Amino acid sequence: MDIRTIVFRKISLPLRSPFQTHQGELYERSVIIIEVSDDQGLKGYGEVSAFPSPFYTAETVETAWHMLRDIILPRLNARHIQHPADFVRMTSFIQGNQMVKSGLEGALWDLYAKQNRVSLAELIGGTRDFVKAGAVLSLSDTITKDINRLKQSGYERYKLKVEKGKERDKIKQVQTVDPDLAIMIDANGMYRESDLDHLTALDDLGLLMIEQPFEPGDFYLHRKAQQQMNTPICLDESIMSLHDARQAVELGSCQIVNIKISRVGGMTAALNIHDYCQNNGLPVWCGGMVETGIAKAHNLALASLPNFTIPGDLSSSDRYFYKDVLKEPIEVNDGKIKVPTGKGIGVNVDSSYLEKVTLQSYFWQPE
Ligand code: OSB
Ligand code: MG
Repeated sequence: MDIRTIVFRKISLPLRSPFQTHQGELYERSVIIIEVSDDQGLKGYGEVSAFPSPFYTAETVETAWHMLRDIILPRLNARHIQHPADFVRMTSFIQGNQMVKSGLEGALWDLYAKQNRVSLAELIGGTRDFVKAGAVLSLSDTITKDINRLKQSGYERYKLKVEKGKERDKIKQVQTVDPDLAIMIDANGMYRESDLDHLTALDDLGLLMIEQPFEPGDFYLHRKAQQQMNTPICLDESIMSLHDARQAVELGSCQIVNIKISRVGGMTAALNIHDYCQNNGLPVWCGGMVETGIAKAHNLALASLPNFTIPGDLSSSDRYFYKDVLKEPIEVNDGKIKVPTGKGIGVNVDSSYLEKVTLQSYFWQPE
């Protein structure tokens, strides 16, 4: 791929309002943006979506920085990368660290698509011009006010972060605004085995699905709950790889899979999980990480694949940010987002704004 330079930047974007789950709270969003340039001056962008603290996965912004600077780049045989999948093979010796690998692989996918003069969506076999948007309401959001505003852009699916014992109240509040909205809840693993009866009793709410009721490693409890419930269980944190998806599906631990490119270790793994779920009759949807427009653009390409039949956590740039790092922000109109058709991820990075929000940067060149 004729890689010339790799620059990574730690940036921080202020959030419009805090994003709160029962595990952690974000007041600003810091991520690492990776820029890979080739000898023609083409640039590919990727995002490392780890959070400052390890509340969602084990990685953090700092562990990702360390992995890039001290482990991945010093060993990177850039001249032998002809395709992003080569990078996946080269870094397969590294256990875990999905998000940092995903960030660099993403930059390579964007660059590879640009070099081949196609959009990323087209390159990976996308079939949709538009994807359905979905909104997430964190614990600190106000139901009535926020949903009324989001409805104006046509968001069709609402995902609620919930607290144990307050699920019903919160869902009722949403239904009071509009009884026809499609609602799901995301438990982020907060239930315990002793909550099984409480959880299965939520079956009568007619939810679209319940996301990640139990802790990530527990395929057993998810299977047990799914056997007792009609509401589909969707796994998020549990699915860090294709192997995890296979275990979940074979064991009957879920009926739906949330695919986040960052959580599964990159686009190659995301594509494999998509295909595996499709072949086994499970629908998938694209998860979000309170990301910048760079990661959103990668998500839109992924969500244009045929088995992404459920609206994901796909929202506009201004859902969380005052200003995104793109020249043209991602927008939701009539509940849909256009899949970019330009080359690569198809969005223009606002370099001067990126520079302005950069806290720290690192420059790398192959020897
Ligand atoms: O569980 O999906 C999750 C955000 C931070 C950590 C975990 C999760 C989330 C979201 C993301 O729900 C929502 C979004 O990006 O819109
Ligand atoms: Mg989730």
